[in-house]
Amino acid sequence: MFEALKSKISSLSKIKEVLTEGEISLDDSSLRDTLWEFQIELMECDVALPVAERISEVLRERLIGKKRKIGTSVEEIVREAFREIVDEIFIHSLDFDEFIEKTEKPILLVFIGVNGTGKTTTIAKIAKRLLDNDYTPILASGDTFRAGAEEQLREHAERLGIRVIAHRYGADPAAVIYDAVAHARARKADVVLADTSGRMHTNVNLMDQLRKICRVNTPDLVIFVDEAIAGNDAVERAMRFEREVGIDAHILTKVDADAKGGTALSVVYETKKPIAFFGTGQRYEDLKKFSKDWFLKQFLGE
Ligand SMILES: Nc1nc2c(ncn2[C@@H]2O[C@H](COP(=O)(O)OP(=O)(O)OP(=O)(O)O)[C@@H](O)[C@H]2O)c(=O)[nH]1
Ligand SMILES: [Mg+2]
Repeated sequence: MFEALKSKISSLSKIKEVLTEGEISLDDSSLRDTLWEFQIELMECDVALPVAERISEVLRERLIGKKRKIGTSVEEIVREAFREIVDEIFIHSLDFDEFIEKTEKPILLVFIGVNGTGKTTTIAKIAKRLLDNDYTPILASGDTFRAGAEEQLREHAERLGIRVIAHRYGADPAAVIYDAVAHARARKADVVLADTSGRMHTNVNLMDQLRKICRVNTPDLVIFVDEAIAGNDAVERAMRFEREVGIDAHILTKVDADAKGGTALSVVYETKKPIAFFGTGQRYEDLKKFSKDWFLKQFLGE
């Protein structure tokens, strides 16, 4: 996974090894060119400009600046710089399982995002994960807009053996979700997973509707679902949803579809909100809980 970024990172190690082996000193100008090229390569891997700049700054410090350790191989310096950056960015973290364990029940999780990013599929995956951990999830069919949305959710619920709360087509999603939470309270269910219809971040009315959902129901977490392959579009959309509705965490899906890796760094850097999970395929078990170590391993192969 994240092969593109991984190969860029290792190619930088090679460039610098040629430089040091040829005994060219790591003077400012040769380094500046190399780091500039690297920055462009990072951006080709969906790393947003400010993040690419920050990475290049940390590398520069480690290669010639105050953090330079004489005798350390260039490869190791590059790795250390990445570890530092990843630590810096993922200071915003969320342990989903711990959150579920410690939060008063019933817990309400609302899933939002643009069309087709994987919200409904991800809800089913999380429901399965909760069932496996002996919790009782129920689903709220808050996508009352797209034809077939409720059926899609019902199909998952039937497969998983859990309940769905739904109203008629076109109903107010805030009311559906309210109803689902009341139902969960009465039945002592643990977690309500609320689906919403996909919407463009530029659609004023539909963004209003999300604000209403949150105002009426005060979710424990608003989870923004987007694709790991969406690059800068994902960053822009995340910022917009964060500003207009408020989000608490990200889930990035379709990591298996040749995601380059940079989107994860960029969305967290820009929104300061953690990643809870990655979607890594279409099956229920294709849900990877985010961990910094796992993420680093994808790039550094450690
Ligand atoms: N390869 C891959 N496909 C995924 C992943 N997550 C979701 N999908 C697929 O993406 C497509 C859209 O998924 P949905 O869950 O319907 O997306 P949605 O966000 O609910 O879509 P709307 O309700 O129309 O906005 C489906 O074909 C899913 O199987 C993933 O992690 N990897
Ligand atoms: Mg959906």
